[in-house]
Amino acid sequence: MNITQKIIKNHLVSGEMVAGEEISIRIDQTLTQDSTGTMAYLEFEAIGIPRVKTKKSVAYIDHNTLQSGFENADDHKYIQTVTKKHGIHFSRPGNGICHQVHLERFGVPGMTLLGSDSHTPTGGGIGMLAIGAGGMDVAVAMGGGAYYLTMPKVVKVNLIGKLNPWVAAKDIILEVLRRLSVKGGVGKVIEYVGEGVKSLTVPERATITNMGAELGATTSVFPSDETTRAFLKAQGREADYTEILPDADATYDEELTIDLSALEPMAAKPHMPDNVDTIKNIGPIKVDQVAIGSCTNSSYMDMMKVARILKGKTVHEDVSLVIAPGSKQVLNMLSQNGALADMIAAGARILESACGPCIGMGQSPKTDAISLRTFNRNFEGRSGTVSAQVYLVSPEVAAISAIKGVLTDPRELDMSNIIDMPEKFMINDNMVVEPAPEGNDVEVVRGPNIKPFPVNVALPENLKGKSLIKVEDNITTDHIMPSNAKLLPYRSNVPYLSEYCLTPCDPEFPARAKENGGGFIIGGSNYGQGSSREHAALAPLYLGIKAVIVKSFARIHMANLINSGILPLVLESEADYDNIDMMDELAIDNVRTQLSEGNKIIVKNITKNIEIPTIINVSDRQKDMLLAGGLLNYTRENN
Ligand code: MIC
Ligand code: SF4
Repeated sequence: MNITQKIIKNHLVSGEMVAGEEISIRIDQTLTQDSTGTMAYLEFEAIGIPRVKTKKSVAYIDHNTLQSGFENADDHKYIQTVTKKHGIHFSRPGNGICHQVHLERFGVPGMTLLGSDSHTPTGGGIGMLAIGAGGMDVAVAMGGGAYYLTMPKVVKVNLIGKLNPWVAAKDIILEVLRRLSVKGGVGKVIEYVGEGVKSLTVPERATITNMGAELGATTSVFPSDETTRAFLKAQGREADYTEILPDADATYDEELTIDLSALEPMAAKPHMPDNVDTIKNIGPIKVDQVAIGSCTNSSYMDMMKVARILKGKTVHEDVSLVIAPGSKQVLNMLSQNGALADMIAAGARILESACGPCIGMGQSPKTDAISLRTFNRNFEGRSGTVSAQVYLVSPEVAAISAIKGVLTDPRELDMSNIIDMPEKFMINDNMVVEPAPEGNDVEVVRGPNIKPFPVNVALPENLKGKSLIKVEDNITTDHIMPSNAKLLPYRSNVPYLSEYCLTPCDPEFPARAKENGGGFIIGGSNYGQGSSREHAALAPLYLGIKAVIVKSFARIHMANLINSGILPLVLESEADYDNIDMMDELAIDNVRTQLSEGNKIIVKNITKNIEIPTIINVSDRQKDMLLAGGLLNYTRENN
């Protein structure tokens, strides 16, 4: 067996481990962050289970840390109190980015982790099966329910050779993205094996599994080996170590080989993470902003490399350099060993350990800016500046470019980039609040920002409505439910958020949806790629969307639609995309019967007087969920 199969087998609750079949697995650990967490805990409360049943559940505050009104602070207090009551650890704001902290302090090789954030696969860096999901799925897992997923295909990425100096882990995942594309990982787990694995540290492995989310993959995983042991030991957690290696005769569904020694520094150009080219080919373009941090590249090792490059230099006068170390542990260590002083002296603007600019929480660049970021997503507008051109690069490229003022290949640096892995990290978990003992009376504090979330009704027999919007391929959840400093404070207020649903594609969409009493969304392939935010399903639900009809879906978004009771329909023939225009009148007759009887749903285009066959690729359980009007209704009916 390969690593993926081994971990799944150990956690299998139902189903057969055959790629494409629905399986369910037991979840050992969960994580939430604040921008999906409020919803996840409201849903957990609605399920009505008093105490979490996982081995460990942690709630992080890392996204909504810009507090320009009471809203975010209200959400933090709600999460702090609701977690204390129900047995969940609470990582206070300032403690760091969920994925970085979880890797450092809580992740355990061989365990399953379900997180309400699409970059949960970071945990794959220490051999966890770590999967991102919508808040509702995480709420169910906290209550002890199994997590349902399609048994993935497993792709073997055979790493051979060794990285040359100044070529980074970021370049490895950029190479995988270049080869496989942003939809190349859908339905797959990417498993890294081979000689080349040995030369990669845990933080490097975590950079790769983190950004595997951009492939659309279910998750990515590395073996748990002596390098993993050393990392856990340095975190004072050697007892959490188990070796997890693929069997010598392990089989895989697909295979690809990457020669690490052949890679060179690269960047993902605007506006997609798979739009990859070498720094050399892109050339010395003038840079306005450099942002270093995010769950992809904010480890101690990354920051030390950056500090070494910045030491004794000055950030170019036309560049704004911001740095957000990934966790309190990292920031604390940098402050103790003097590296932070080197960064400050060079002119870096130090941000708190949080997501910050990665999710548009401040530091939006200037009009038409070129912004180099060590992050994982460069979708148009995500930085908060629609005209900005965001390039995704390694910390090394970012740091040297900040000094030179132009995109620069770090191989021209005349110094060593080898940073030794510390034998002991600074361990101080004082920003993690323990849950109250079971049975304790904790009052859950709900500020006025916390509004009830929309719940669907059972699927009616007939659906009818207009095609309210028609969008192209690769629409992200950042298009469907934009997130920025102005909107993130309303993550627990779906009525407010829905006013912005799909507005980057069409500012009139919410008003049109309301005027027409809801209807249908038409999309291209890989619809809903990117984040796990279930708001991208809840806002359409609130606006009366009954079905989304597309060429293909991204995994998490499709699951979120089903959880909300919205039909995810895939055009049987992609050519039919051209047979639906905006504002066509559509109908689905006897939809309950059609759904119960098979996987084909006929959509009638009344305006054009044609029938459009669609496929609904869901399990029987998901059918029942759709019939009930979503996961919450289904769970209530079945308990
Ligand atoms: C992101 O990187 O897009 C986010 C913000 O972390 C999201 C979660 C969210 O929308 O709250 C994700 O990746 O799931
Ligand atoms: Fe936070 Fe950015 Fe990572 Fe999402 S991708 S968890 S916003 S740092």
